[in-house]
Amino acid sequence: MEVNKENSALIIVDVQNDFLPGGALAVGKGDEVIPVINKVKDKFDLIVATQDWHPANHGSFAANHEGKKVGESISLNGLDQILWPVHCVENSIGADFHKSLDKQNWREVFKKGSNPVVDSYSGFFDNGRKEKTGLGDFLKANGIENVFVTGLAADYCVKFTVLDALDLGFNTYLIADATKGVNLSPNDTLEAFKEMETQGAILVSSSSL
Ligand code: VGL
Ligand code: ZN
Repeated sequence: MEVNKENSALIIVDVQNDFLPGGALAVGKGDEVIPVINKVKDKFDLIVATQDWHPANHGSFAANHEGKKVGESISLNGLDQILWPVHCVENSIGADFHKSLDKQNWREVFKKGSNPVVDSYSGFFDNGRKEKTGLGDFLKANGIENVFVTGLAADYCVKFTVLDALDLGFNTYLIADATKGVNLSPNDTLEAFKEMETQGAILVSSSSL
C-alpha cells in the first residue's frame, strides 16, 4: 500500500532506553524496532512520538508500595494497576529516546505518565481517560485520518495507543515488525495483536509501505 502523506501520521511509542535491552523495563529484542522505524519514517511527513515520563514517586512503581513486588497488581486511585520496576523517571537517561533512533523531522513529542496517581499507557489519554495528552487534537488539527503505530511495548503502550486511535475514529495501522512486547505472560503480544485486529486495526509489515 502507498501511504498518503497528506493525511497520514507515524506514531512512535516509547522507544526509550528503559524499554530497551539493558534498561529498567527491558522489552526483549526491543532494539530491533529501531532500524525498522528509522527506515519507514521516510514514508511520512508528519511524525510524532510519545514518551513515558514519570515522577520518582509514581504509583506504578512497585518500589513505592511497601511489601509489593514487580508484577503484582494493586488498586491505584480506583484503577487496577500492575506494578512495574522504576522506569522512565523524568529527566533520567532511562527516559531518553534511544540514541540510534532518528529524531529528524519529528513534529512533536507527547509526554505521558506524569500524574503520580494514574498510569498512562495510551499516547492519547491516561488510564482513567480523564486527561488528554493532546495527541488526538494535534493529529486532527493537522488533517490526519490514518495513523501508523510503532514502538514499545506491543502489549501495553502500543496496544492502548492503537485502541484509543480507533476509538477516536482514525484508520489505524499497526506496523507489526516495528513493535515488540514485554510478555509478562508468554502469549501477551500475540493476544494484543489479536485484540487490536478485532477492534479494527490493520496489521501491516513495514516492507509493504
Ligand atoms: C509501558 C509499562 C509501563 C510501555 C510504560 O511503554 O509499554 N509499559 N509503562
Ligand atoms: Zn511507565
